[in-house]
Amino acid sequence: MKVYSTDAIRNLAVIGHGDAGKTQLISSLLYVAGETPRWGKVDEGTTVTDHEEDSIARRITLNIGLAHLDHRETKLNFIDTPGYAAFVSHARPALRVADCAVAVVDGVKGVEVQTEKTWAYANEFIVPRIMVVTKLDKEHSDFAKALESAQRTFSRAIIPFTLPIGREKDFRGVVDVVHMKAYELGADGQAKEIDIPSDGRHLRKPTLFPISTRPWRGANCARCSLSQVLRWWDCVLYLTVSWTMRPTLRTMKQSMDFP
Ligand SMILES: Nc1nc2c(ncn2[C@@H]2O[C@H](COP(=O)(O)OP(=O)(O)OP(=O)(O)O)[C@@H](O)[C@H]2O)c(=O)[nH]1
Ligand SMILES: [Mg+2]
Repeated sequence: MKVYSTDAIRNLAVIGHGDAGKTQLISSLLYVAGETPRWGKVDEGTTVTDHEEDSIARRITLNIGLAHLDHRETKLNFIDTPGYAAFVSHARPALRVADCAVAVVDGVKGVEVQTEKTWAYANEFIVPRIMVVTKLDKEHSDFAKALESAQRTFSRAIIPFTLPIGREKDFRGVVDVVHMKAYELGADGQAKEIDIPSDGRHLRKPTLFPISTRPWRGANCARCSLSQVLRWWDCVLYLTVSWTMRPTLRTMKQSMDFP
């Protein structure tokens, strides 16, 4: 068995409202990372973290579940937590031992009651957070609305690292805001790099932070804002973010301590 030094281990608690997609997200990550030979699905009762009979039968997480994967010589331990009100308190001990929280937000419903509750637990233990918006392939999903609900509820400093390309049944890829690259899911299930689409009329809705979610323009705006927040997160300098202040990849990586 591979042995990891302590500094090459990260514990991530996956938190959020019930049905947001936490268990499915972990299962998908495990498959993409090559840790599982099959893509485990919640609906088929084949995920790694929902393994108890009751969980499988009800299709909800009742207790904490663990899974791990190797990413660039780092062991990522995922702690799956329940999101339903009756079991959500299990998320608290998970956050106590976590280095980071992955807050999962439903792309159709946005921030919900248990998202706020688990976010408050994460505040209690001062756990850094990353947010994942799921279900962007579903009818009535709206990334801009989900982002806005998170900014409105938690912090205006929530900036997208990736932006979706297409929506609902046409959702087909993402823009990596940091590297300014776009990826589309091919028919073979592999991501392939494409040009960042310039068309995004359906995502014109502005967010609280001055970020357009249109793929090309939005990616540039998000990149500027991200850089500003990382460097001067405690200032109100985001007001100075403008179209002309595009940071380079080097400055972005320096700001984020990226490998
Ligand atoms: N279409 C679509 N369905 C999704 C996606 N992510 C999750 N689902 C579905 O949403 C349902 C709930 O997913 P789960 O992963 O069990 O949600 P959860 O957050 O773990 O729920 P609890 O464990 O009860 O808190 C399942 O039927 C999943 O198949 C997604 O990105 N797209
Ligand atoms: Mg679950």
